[in-house]
Amino acid sequence: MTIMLYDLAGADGRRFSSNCWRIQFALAHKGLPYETVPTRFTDIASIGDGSHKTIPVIEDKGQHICDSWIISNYLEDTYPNTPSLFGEGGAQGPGRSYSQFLQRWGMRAISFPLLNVIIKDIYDRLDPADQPYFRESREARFGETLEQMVGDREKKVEGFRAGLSPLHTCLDDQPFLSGAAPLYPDYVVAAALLWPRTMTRLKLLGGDDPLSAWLGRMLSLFDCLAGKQPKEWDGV
Ligand SMILES: N[C@@H](CCC(=O)N[C@@H](CS)C(=O)NCC(=O)O)C(=O)O
Repeated sequence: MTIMLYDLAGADGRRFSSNCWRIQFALAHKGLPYETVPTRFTDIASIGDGSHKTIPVIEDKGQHICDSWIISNYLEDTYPNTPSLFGEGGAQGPGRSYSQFLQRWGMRAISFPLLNVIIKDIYDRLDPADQPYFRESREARFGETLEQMVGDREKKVEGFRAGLSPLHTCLDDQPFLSGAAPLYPDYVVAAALLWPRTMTRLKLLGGDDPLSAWLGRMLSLFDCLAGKQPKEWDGV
């Protein structure tokens, strides 16, 4: 049966959520048939019984499952005969906690710092129906206007790039963060970088950055699943 993925969509339907991209990669990695449902922030309340506050949400076997980490574990447990996201031992092996560590690290080292750089670009590329909600909710949460949040962003980008050095050293020695082939940790980091690639013209990776070559490999996976998406960056 086809799994439905409620996937955050901006103006022109572009899919930009790193939380949702993790799940698209996970579904493709497992070779599970799925369809995405383009979903705006203001549509989330109409999913299923209306109890979900965030996406991704998947609908499978008559149930709705929310939260990217819970969904990934659900897919791993429910479809054990498909390629594992976590490597040897699947959800019972050591790769599971390594993957969770990478997901948490990715939030703090990549996604949180990036928010202060690209939040206004995100706003600009949202469906007009979502813009008032996004501005009001984020300004209330952070206590600043979107414009104030992105102040001095060139300097913030320098700090952000420096924070990526653990990834560089890893990719000096191997093609993927997980070794010879990609696993969940690669999907977490790629998803985090697809977010700015889809939503801002500010180029965050240099052309000679080893991460650019790796991102190119990630974009070509699964018949260019992510590579075919609309983007704002030149090159990768
Ligand atoms: N921990 C959650 C976070 C999901 C999340 O924050 N999703 C955002 C979109 S990327 C969302 O749905 N936000 C709803 C809102 O701000 O109203 C996960 O990993 O799935």
